[in-house]
Amino acid sequence: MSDLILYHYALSPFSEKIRTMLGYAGLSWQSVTVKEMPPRPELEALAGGYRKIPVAQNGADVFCDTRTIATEIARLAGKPELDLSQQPKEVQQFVEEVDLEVFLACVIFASGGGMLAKLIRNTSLWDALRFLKDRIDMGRKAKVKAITPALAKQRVQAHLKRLESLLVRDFLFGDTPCVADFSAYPSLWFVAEVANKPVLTPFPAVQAWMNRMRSFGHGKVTALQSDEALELAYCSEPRPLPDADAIPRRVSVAPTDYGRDPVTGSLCHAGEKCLILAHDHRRVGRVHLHFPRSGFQVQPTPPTQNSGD
Ligand SMILES: N[C@@H](CCC(=O)N[C@@H](CS)C(=O)NCC(=O)O)C(=O)O
Repeated sequence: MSDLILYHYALSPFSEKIRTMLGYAGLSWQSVTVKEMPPRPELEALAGGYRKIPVAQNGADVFCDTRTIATEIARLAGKPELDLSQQPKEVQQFVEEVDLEVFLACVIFASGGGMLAKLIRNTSLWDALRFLKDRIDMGRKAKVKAITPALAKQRVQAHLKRLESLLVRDFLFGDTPCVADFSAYPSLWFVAEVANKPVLTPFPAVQAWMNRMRSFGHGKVTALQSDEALELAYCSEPRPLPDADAIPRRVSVAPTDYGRDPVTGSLCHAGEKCLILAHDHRRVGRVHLHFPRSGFQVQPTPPTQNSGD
């Protein structure tokens, strides 16, 4: 069993990206199910209030954003094709686009009465209403441009056409999958399988590729209670830093697009590809939060006396 713990929820496309990668990588992992919206007390303790999902934990190292989670899976499974930084520019640009513009278009296109009914079945009427309010508030504070449902539909159609022409081989960039496939799959999974929109019919190559992606499954999963997961962090030490001599400084780190809630801590590594923030909380002790370098903003913050909770 790998020591990887994933904090996620069933209907989340970015969680499905990582679950499918774990299936492909053949890793066994532990699953902590979290709520569809904050408050998420377990993640406030572990990840200092980073609000996006999923988050992964390996001992006292915590991976925020699917790009750092994928790098960790690539390392654990010996599969460099899952590490975005090891891919050609063409793949990196593709992933950047599908992880933001295409994802948002798919979510807007998939939203509607059917999705709401599914959410109510999966949660409750009260939680579904709280979810809607949460996402409206998140949209208002976002730095990405909102698009209309009509434009979202056009973007999804254009994306499907592009994939159909890319798929001359079994996977998007060759005979074997890479991080691009795992990035493109979940938004379409959300549209076609979660929201049941019959968009794939005119695209046989995309349908066959979706079947290949689905067949990776989710790997071997064991459920874990959040208290046990936090205890595992508490009993572990973060792994050694890439540059042990760096002088940490107090900062806040936040995504630049949406869900921009800042996390404060001591920045102990700022490399070309990733940022590592030391974060302390009485329930987890000291953990190291790993963020990708791009798409995150770092701001100096005054030191505080009490950073324990
Ligand atoms: N860039 C992030 C995007 C993650 C993301 O947007 N996740 C969605 C769920 S699929 C989210 O966090 N929505 C708000 C929430 O669940 O609170 C990543 O790659 O992890």
